[in-house]
Amino acid sequence: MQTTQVVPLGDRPAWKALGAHFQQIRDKHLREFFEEDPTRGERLVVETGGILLDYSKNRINDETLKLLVQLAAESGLREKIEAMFRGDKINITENRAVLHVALRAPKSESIVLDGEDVVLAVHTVLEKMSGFAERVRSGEWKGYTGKKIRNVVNIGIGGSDLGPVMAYEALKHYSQRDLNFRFVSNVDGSDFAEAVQDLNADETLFLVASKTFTTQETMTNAHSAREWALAGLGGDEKAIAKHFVAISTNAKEVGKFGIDIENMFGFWDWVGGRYSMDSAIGLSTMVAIGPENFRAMLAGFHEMDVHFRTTPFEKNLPVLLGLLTVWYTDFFDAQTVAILPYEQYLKRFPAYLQQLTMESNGKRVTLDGTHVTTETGPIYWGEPGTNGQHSFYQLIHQGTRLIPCDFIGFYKTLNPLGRHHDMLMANVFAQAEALAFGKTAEQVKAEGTAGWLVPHRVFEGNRPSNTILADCISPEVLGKLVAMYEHAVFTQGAIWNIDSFDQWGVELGKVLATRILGELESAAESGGSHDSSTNSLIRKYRKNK
Ligand code: G6Q
Repeated sequence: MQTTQVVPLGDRPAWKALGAHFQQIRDKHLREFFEEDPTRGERLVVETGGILLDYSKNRINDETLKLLVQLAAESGLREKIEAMFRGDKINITENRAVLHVALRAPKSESIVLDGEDVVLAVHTVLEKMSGFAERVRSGEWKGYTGKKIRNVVNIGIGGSDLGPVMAYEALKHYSQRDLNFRFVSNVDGSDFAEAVQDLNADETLFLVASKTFTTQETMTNAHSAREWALAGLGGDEKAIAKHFVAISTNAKEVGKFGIDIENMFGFWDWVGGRYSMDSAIGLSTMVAIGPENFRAMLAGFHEMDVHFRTTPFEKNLPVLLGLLTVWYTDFFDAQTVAILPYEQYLKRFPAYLQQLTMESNGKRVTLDGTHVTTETGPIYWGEPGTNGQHSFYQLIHQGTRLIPCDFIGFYKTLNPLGRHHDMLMANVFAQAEALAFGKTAEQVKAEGTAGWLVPHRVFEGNRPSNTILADCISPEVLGKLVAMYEHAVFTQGAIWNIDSFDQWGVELGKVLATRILGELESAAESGGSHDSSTNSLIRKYRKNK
């Protein structure tokens, strides 16, 4: 077990200093911060590879930043970053390396893990994926009856679904439009039924994406897909090879399913599910946008990796993002972070980040197994703007909770249409401004508002946000944005000294349902081996199903 030894969080000098410092500035208003330093909006900004982070509308001053950066150093962040990039087995509870950074390392680099150059292995799979993607895109890959493939259905769940769906939606503009893409994840049969209801089996290709190839939902959907395809193709088992490919680390199970190993795209146990959209799990993305665009996305990821690894913490975009989250979570008791992309193509980005952040840092023990002494991973949530403005923003503006927000906007749109983009971006800037500065009772009165109405129309302000800007949504920019959040999550995990790369809570869910399924399906009435509530619910279901 190789881990960086650090002193407990509460004993780190910077942590103690932050506690005292928090008492001094906890009530200070962003209005005052900006009045004291008119250059703040230009100073508290970092930019790398065209991604700009304006973090000036946060409840911090130079002292806060100094202490947060010191905390990162005292938490061994630098050493932990190196350990990850080197391939140390930092996922200690699964005894695994954490090398998603190798998935986007250029061919010229080499990372040796257990005697194997994993970068070489990555590029071998990328080549195989590219050849396959080209054949499907060009129409060279034919279905069993000789027809071109028109529909690509990705079957996967969790990390084998959320990244592919998010990336497909984000990069739809770059996709080959004569191919239809569908994503099936839920074991609820309606998901599969709706995904294929208007498709013909002879033009449909299934990508079965599962690291383990044993996940109940995915295997159930894959078997239903197999039956559906065989029914539509005359029942010849040989048809399977033309209509199913697998993305997995488990060749044995893939073979058992009947998929030709030639049509399997591999990855490795050092790629966590939620960190896998840039591995073979991204095959649907590559078929959609083409190998060249996929490589541009990988280059974007890599550029952010290099920035994270080499830039001093005070100028390091993911480190700053991560530290600010620790600041609000542990000192201001903020429970959530809102992700607010002002870009319709990023409509699945908040859902994607929910898994990345909450599965990674939803942990309550440190690496040495002792209970943490602070709150850890906050709840991430969000919706694209401006839609969210017409629903939940009310609570962010005038509710009782502190909700730090990440606004994500772009200088350019891929679909210029009259004044739409200026209007969209005016809303980003206006929301961040209103949240920070609010509207005082004096301002409300000066507008002629009746006295009794004034409290209702006052906005306290002092609600923090980051504004993240980039040129326009593109494969490269998407890679940078995802890597930025991956490394912000890493930074938080390093401060809390937790294992951000296991997911025992998810594993539990995989086991629990199996036992009850037997009771739901068996002919004999269950003896009632559960608590009275579960027993009674099972009885009700059996009676009414
Ligand atoms: C991700 C999680 C989880 C996983 C799914 C699917 O980090 O481990 O979301 O991706 O449970 O697992 P398989 O890819 O093995 O089917």
